[in-house]
Amino acid sequence: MLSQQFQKTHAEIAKVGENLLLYLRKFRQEMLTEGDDTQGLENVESDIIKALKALKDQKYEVAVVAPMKAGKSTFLNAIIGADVLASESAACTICRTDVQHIPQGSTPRLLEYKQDQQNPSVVCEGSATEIQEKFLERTRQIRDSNRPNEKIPDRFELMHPIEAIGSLPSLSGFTLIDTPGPNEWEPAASEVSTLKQASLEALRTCKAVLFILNYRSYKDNAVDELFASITKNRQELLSESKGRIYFILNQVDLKSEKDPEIAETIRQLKQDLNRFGFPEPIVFPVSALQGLLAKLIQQNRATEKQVKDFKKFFSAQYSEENEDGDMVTPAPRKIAPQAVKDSGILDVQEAIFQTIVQTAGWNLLSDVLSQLDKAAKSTETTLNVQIAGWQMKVDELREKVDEYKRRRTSARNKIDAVRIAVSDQKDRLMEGFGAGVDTFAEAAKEKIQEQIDLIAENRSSEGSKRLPNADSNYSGGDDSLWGVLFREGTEIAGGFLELIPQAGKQLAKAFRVSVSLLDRMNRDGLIPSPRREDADPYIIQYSSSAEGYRISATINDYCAPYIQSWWVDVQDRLIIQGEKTRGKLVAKIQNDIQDISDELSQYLGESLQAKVNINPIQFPEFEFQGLDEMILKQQEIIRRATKRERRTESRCCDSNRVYYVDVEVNEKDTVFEVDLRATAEKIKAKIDEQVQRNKGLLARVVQKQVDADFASAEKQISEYMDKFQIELERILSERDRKQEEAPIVIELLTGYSDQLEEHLRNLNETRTTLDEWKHS
Ligand SMILES: Nc1nc2c(ncn2[C@@H]2O[C@H](COP(=O)(O)OP(=O)(O)O)[C@@H](O)[C@H]2O)c(=O)[nH]1
Ligand SMILES: [Mg+2]
Repeated sequence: MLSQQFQKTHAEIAKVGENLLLYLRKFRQEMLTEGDDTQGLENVESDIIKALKALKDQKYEVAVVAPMKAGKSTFLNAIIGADVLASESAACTICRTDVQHIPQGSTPRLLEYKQDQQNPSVVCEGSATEIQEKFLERTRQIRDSNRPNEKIPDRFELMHPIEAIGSLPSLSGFTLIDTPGPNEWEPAASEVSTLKQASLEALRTCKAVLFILNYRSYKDNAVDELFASITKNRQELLSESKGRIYFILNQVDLKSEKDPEIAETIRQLKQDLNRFGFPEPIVFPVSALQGLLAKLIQQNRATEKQVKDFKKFFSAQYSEENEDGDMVTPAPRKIAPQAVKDSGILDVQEAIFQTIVQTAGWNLLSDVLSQLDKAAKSTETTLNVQIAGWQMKVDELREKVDEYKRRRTSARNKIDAVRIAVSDQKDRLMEGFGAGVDTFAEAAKEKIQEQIDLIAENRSSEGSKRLPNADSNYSGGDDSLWGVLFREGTEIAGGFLELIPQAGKQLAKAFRVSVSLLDRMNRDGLIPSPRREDADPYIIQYSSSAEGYRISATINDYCAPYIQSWWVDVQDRLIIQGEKTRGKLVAKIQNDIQDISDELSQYLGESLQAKVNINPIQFPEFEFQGLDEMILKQQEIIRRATKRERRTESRCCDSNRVYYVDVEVNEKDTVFEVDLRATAEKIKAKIDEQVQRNKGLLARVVQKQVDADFASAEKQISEYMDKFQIELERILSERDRKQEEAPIVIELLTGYSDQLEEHLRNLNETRTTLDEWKHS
């Protein structure tokens, strides 16, 4: 229902905007023939065009995450309404895949965005079936290559009509994001971090996030681990986002007689989710397979096999007894509409649309409307000032123009003062960021040292070589570290610093300790001598390369996932913190520049005895791309630049090597030694290096954004100020030339002023509708 309302208001705003644009163009055209170049209105026109474009282009990204095999592809297909994503074990999602809606009837396309390449390549163009085949083929190709990690694209983009959007053109920017799930070639240890990273990123950047759970195994450890790791220390965020997180309990058709009722299962699941820290979790029972098959049958696009499957699995529930007492099952196409409803898919769709429309959708309409209103009011002011300029005595006007010039210069100085104040405040906030991230780094380093100490202790106690179990610590369930950091650290000097999204894959390797010498020895089959009992426990001596390798591997297996998980948490907090900082700075810019602008408006209004509207300094959401996006772009620039540099350095051709830490293995009288202290120092140095690099990265990104925000405010006030000066001076010179035309000009302007009234009224009415709807 709400989405229909959205559709209506969306269309209304587009119409009001277009009419305003037509009016403005006509006015400018006419003034042009009068010899006025209407320079000041050119910007107003381009602002309207920008707002209308945003209204059309807005993206609504909805992420779908599955902590385990849960029928994610089938679910996505059911929403899309086509069998386009392959459902088979070999076809796991290897990288983010955006399913972007295109109008019904357009040819679907699959694009691949490769690392280091700006433009995507077309993998396939054609029917859903053809795309499914080619997609599967390409996935296998990447997965089966020798070094799959290097071939993984940044993302795929599938452009395909999404059935449910067909009737809602205002939501044509709807995009489903298929996030990578656990897969076979990555070591189990990094899976939680990959999922965790994808989930946190989705929570930061998407309008809604759907977690798909499997009815048969939603109590799986993988689910617990993921939920534990993303909810830890994020209570505030989770309660802010509770309306846009959904849990889909899929495959409920698999419930058997002896299973508890679905309602009971859901009650239990909600309790569990609540314990994890999801406040008032929203759960939908769904049968994605039933939904998909029924939708296909309804559209007459099901294959024979699909119809057969539908009959086999889902038809029986719709059979009825006839007068002879036989059970009669109606034909699939007869029961398909009911089966679609019963599948739960429509309820999920409706809920997602409601959420989108009420939050991001409403904000967009409101922002666009504000921009249009600003444009109309600005035009109204221009007309009023011109009329006043023509009516006033020439000498008086000349005086006012001189005074206005002085005021404008003083306003310029005030703007410069704001610029400096904003920059100071930004520096203070960034210092706080820096201190915050250093605290994180110290804690992580301490943790590494602790583990190294533990190894040493183990080695010194009666030859016991039991090493700490890597798995017990990495899964984000590491209370001691996060407890300390986030209970004490949440508000260090106003905030934290930043980090790298999407670095998960590299990070697993980032802290891997290279054992190149050990490798070589291993291959060479060197026979090691026994370990000396009196040795320093931090010096691991071994005579067998296999033993040495095992020790190094243990260090790696502990450090890599631990640091990876740590990093993902840090970056999440820092990006959120970065956006909050940006928000504070924007508020300051807006407030201070608005004051300067209002002072001028007031002066002009009083001195010209005309109605001069204030010029609202605005930062519409649609102009802010988000720090995640900016960081990605910045990284891409860095990646290109370093790649160019490296071409000359042949040993660096393998980009992962830049992260490797070389563990020194010293050969001493036929005994080989690894110094744990030195190894720990090297790992710590890597943490420091990583932190430093990323501090710089976020600092640059925040700087860029704040510069852009300030520039936007400055542009808004400058255009406003300049416009009057130009107008008034022009009127002065025209009156010197053709004073006798004054009545004609005034009449013309008054006519346009009257016409504008109607546009302003329409804008007002639309605002009322929009506000009422928000509160309904
Ligand atoms: N019975 C039943 N099977 C389903 C449902 N959804 C998916 N499946 C089956 O579960 C298997 C895995 O589904 P798929 O979508 O590939 O899962 P993914 O790996 O999470 O993408 C396939 O054989 C699907 O047909 C459902 O709602 N009910
Ligand atoms: Mg799948």
